[in-house]
Amino acid sequence: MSLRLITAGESHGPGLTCIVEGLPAGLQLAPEDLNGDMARRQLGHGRGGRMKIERDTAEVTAGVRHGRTLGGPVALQVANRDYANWEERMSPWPVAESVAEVHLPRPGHADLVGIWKYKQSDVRNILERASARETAARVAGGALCKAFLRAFGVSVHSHVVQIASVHAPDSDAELSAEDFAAVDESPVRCLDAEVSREMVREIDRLRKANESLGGVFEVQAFGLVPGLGSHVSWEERLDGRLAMAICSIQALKGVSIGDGFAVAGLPGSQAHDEIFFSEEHGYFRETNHSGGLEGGMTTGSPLVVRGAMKPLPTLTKPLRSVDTETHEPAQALRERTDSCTVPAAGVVGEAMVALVLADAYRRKFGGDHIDDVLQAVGAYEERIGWHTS
Ligand code: EPS
Repeated sequence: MSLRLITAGESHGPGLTCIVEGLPAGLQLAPEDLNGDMARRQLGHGRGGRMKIERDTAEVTAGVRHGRTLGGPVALQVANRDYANWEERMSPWPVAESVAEVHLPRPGHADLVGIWKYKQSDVRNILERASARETAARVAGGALCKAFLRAFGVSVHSHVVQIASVHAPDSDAELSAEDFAAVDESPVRCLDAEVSREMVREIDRLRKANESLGGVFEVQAFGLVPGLGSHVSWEERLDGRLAMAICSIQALKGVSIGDGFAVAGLPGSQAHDEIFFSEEHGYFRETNHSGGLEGGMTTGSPLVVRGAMKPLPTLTKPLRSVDTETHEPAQALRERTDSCTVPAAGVVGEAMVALVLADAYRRKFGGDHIDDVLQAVGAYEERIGWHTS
């Protein structure tokens, strides 16, 4: 039993589709479950003109009846409102007018390698699918995974910890789910009010200089049962599955778990989470250097995963490139673009982490109806004496 998410759609085509296969029957869903996250993904200081056009919502076209899943694939449709401005250029069928091709690949995008690999002369045939617009469909599907996880008391959150050179201070105190309650009120989804203001200033400063900005977001998941994932084979290790899910997000170049790269510099005695036991709490840890994963399995401590995003490769002052028809030096394609999407990428990160975790619950506990899954989780928690406080 596993969970699969597949998307289809081009950035300026008629719309996006997401299919999630493998959810149990009987899972309760409400439209707000989907559309809340869709709206959160559209926010963030540094977005461009496109977000003024779109009002993303997901329409359920299969797999749900009267607010409950049926056990079959769930299909979600997200319309591209901008398609109205692209109908000729992106028509699925031939059009009478001639449509100009794009021959100016952007460094850092899929453009150049994509036209070689897929035998295309028009870069648009690559960039439309490579665009991060596709993440709207992932977030719709991720919201279903979050609803499934909520049935076990699991919640998934994110915040931005760096934009360009502005860092949020590293705090020794562990966060709890409640600490994320107001994170979307920050225009950059950062938990520190002063740093948020600094990040906004940095975006404005660099945007005026025709620059784009990258950064780092952190996803945390609370309420996980220990033992999701497995040490027994490399494909089952949850660290690897999470790393793939995070690095599959457009423009993501790095991922870290727990103390991440910093742990490499620590002496062994300071790098691990010592084990304690009390009658009241059962086994517990006082630290979480591991980010909630040991031996490729969840420990029951909060899961902590970071993703590092490169500055977006579409620049208002384009980089040097080559015209693929003439082979003459030329400036890369200049298109309407965002200057910073790290806040949105955090919401996408939540969706991808939720997908990996929901899949891990399906693999470990099976079950055709949500009640079967809840029963299996309860029996397992009882066997290992897991205290969910
Ligand atoms: C994107 C370019 C921009 C972004 C887009 C991703 O779109 P456009 O070319 O229409 O201005 O706004 O992101 C979204 C549309 C979205 O929903 O996140 C790119 O090239 O990756």
